[in-house]
Amino acid sequence: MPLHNTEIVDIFNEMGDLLEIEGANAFRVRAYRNAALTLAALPQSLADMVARGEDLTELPGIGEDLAGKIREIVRSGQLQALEDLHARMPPHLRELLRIPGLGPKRVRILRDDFGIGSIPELKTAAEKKLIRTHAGFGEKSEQKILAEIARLQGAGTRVKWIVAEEIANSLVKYLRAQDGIRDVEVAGSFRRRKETVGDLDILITADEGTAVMDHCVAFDEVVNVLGRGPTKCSLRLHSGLQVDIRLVPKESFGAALHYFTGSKAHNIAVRRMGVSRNLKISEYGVFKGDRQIAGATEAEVYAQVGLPYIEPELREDAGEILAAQEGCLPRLITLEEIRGDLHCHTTASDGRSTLAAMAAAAGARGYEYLAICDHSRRLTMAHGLDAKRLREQIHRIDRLNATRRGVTILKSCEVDILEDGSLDLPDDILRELDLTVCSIHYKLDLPPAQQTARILRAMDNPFFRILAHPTGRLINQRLPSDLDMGKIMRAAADRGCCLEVNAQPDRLDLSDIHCRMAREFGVKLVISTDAHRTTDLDYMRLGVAQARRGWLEAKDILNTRPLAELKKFLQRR
Ligand code: DGT
Ligand code: CA
Ligand code: CA
Ligand code: ZN
Repeated sequence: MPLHNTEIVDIFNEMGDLLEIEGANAFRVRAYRNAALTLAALPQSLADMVARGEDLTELPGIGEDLAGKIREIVRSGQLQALEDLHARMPPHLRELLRIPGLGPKRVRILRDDFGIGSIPELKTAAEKKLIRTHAGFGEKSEQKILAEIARLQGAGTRVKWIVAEEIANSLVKYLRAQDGIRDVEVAGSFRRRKETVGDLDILITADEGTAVMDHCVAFDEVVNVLGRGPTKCSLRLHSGLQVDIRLVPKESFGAALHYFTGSKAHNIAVRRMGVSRNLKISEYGVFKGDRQIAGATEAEVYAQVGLPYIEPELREDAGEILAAQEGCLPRLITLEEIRGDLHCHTTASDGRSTLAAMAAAAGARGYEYLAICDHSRRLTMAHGLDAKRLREQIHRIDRLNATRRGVTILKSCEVDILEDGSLDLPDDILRELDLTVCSIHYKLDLPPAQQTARILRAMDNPFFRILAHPTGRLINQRLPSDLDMGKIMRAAADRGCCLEVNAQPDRLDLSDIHCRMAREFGVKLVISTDAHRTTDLDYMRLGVAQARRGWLEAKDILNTRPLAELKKFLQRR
């Protein structure tokens, strides 16, 4: 069974967590975490690399030891070092780390002093008001623990889009390789590019007589066949994800693709338009009486109800049908329109690639510009830049720009917004930058009014340019800060500040709804990857998808502008 990179990433992350709970050497813990980050961003399959005997130590952060562990996982499907840890620790202890506010130290206290080894045990103890008796906790954190547990248990099991993508890709590739199978398309929320995906919905066309269902259930990642008929099946994959596959006739493919792409609300609205024209629209086609009059393509389906083609990202019944009727659908931004990335890191702070490597990688992607935004001091302390080191970085960039042709490197910094709303670096150094990317990395749970005021106050600084990952949410993991986004957007529009659509697969922050809202407020946005290594620059496609779900066009996004124009926009009004 081919192993996905994500499974190795999970094992390394778990190693990092368990070692940290055990109180292991911080360097060892970090080695696993960094390796997990590297591997998560790797475009090629580790299993393939191992099979080809490639040298894994050439990957950043992977030494002999970790390379050996990767090979061990690929060969045996498990890691002995992790099994050893499991033997010493309660099997569900690590889940406690998913509760915001519980770090490894506190998890260790819970285990040592209360004998707690799982979320249910923690819940019981908190309900009995035992946790608050410990000097390290108190009543408020006990209540927070209970609230977070309630939230986690309601969260369900939707997977992040990028995780679904890796699984979908390998299944689609397998299906396309089978004799007689023609079209294979992933529909559903995956095609609409939702941030998370509940299950995969796949449509197939094939030549007469092809044993399509046999091929489907023979895919080697299938662990359970949940249902099977002559033209459809439901499978549970090794990863836990469910897949619904349907075989459809060629002449119905467009209608089926439309139906199974959804959303359900969009389908119902389109079908209702059909009814008013005496047409029946189903997954089999568009019918007038008993006669099929369309359905081979999606465009045909829309044309029958007098609509232009509507992009999947818009199909949420959130105004797209009216916009289509009035001929004012947005011309959604595309990846090709992006001219540069305005948020990335290098080895000068917590990045894994050097300045020169990042510049070269941006050049390889055809970019005109790349902003280097290593962290200010507050967040990473040891790694972060103070004014002196930032000035050295500025000089390095000046030298690089003087010698390199092609990409222009913009001088920037990811400046922490401190608790009182001041910025982490003095104005006289911020003045020397082309732009600043400002963000909150601690005290994420201030009361809403106070958190909003903190950001507004930061925007008062004349050197504030871009608010990075504005709400601080982490998908499936941390809720967005409860901000007054209307106030923030109005202030940003007034002051000529921009908001970022952060393309990290865990963040995708702003949300689609906030993207749309920004457009209404006339706030300019940037789509940035927040890359911490060269390969992260490819997250741009996720940010673009998020912006498309938010109805955004190239004109709404600053990093579609040529450099000269961008620079003009980066001037504050
Ligand atoms: P998910 O899987 O929860 O992330 O979201 P979807 O949108 O992929 O939903 P899913 O897998 O339940 O169904 C796939 C599509 O099939 C859905 O987007 C629209 C269509 N569909 C499912 N059930 C119905 C229904 O009862 N009526 C209509 N009109 N369409 C439906
Ligand atoms: Ca689905
Ligand atoms: Ca489904
Ligand atoms: Zn960053």
